[in-house]
Amino acid sequence: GLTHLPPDSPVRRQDFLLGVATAAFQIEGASNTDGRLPSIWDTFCRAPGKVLNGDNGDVACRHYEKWAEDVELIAGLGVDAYRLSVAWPRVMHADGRKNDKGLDFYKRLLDRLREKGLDTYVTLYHWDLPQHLEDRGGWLNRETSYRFADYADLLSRELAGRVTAWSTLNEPWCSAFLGYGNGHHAPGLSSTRYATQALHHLLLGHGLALPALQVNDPAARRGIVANVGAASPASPTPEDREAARLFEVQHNAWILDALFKRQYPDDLFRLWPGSEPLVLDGDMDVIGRPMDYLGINYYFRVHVKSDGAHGYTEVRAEGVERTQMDWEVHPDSLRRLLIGFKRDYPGLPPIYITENGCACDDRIEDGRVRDPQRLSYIDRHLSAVDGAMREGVDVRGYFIWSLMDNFEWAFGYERRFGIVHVDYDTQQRTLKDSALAIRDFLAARTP
Ligand code: PNW
Repeated sequence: GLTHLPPDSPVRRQDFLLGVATAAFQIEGASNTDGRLPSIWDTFCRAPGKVLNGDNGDVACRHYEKWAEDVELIAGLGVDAYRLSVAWPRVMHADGRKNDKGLDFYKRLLDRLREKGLDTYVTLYHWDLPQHLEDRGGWLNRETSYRFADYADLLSRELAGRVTAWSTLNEPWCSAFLGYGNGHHAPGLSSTRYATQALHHLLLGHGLALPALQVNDPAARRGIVANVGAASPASPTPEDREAARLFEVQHNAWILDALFKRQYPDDLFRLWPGSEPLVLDGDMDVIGRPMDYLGINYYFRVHVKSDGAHGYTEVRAEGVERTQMDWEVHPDSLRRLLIGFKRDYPGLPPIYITENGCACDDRIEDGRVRDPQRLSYIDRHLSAVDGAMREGVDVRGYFIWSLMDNFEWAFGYERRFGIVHVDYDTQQRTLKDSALAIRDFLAARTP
């Protein structure tokens, strides 16, 4: 069971939203069915050496076919909500016209989820940019921000009434830094100058999309999802403390200052000299448009030391718990970060933890999937959320990443984040022990 979470925690109440999350590219498969166009991840997967084992998203979890079974799975867990993303390349043709076959898939899916009483949290962009837009410069081209706003307009007109809450972007930091800054993700470019420009166009697209969502689907809430990082200094020296602060500027303030202070942090450009993006008059006001909620994704802490100049280097800490991703487990950092955001950003909207979870070495034993580390990880992070709420942070919900094992980006199918196991030979889904415990926990909540 969940033994860390205090018995009187608000997280145990039915009004605290608990859900599971996925993303289109990671589960759907059917990569050229019903007129779906190629995305930058289809291209990236085909470039040698970019994705572990040469894996790709062509089949994934076959969710495009098995969606009805998967809705039963979600409903059977007893969660309140499901967070999913729409594949932009499924719902729009290259000339901007809608693709009804792709749209119908999401209409059926959302209708069934709502019939089951589930709230629907829909992300517009979880990294699968249509390749034809990348061919025109992708997020380095300001035009892409306007194409994203067109997509948001079309999608919110088509899906109005079926969505509880929209999220424009998932983790723009990852899109910009991993995609354009270090090349670990699609489209695989590496320059900090590119990263800051891509991030600016991503956030501009976010801001441009907000009015369309409001007009087309006024009953739905609107937000964005930011991944946040935590750093501890490798030693207590002022230099290493400054390094840890800079890491958090680069991961958190870069995005959150833009959204909630309408400026990029000066420290970012001391860290990356000469990397200022081109910002036109009025852009920061578009980026800073108000939202109904902020989604936060949190996974791990790192240790850093000074690089001897104006930057930081990551160091590998010994004697700490790690996951299958080699990520350091540190729940209290989530509590600390949430309290810091409340302090640093007056007027911050309510927060949902839109992703948290862990990849583990699951043990399969006579039909059971044992994953004790995962349940413990979730339990301790829910306790950290409880701790932040006790300090006055307005957290309304928490989504487990992920519903089921899926395509883990550059790590392919080798890293498993699901609370449901997927056998990729048979496509059979099996509840792991963590899922069984969470199902029991959900059933025992207090009104
Ligand atoms: C997030 N990092 O990705 C994504 O939103 C999910 O699609 C993904 O499956 C999940 O977290 C687990 O990785 C991240 O290197 C990828 O800091 C990489 C990082 C953070 C988040």
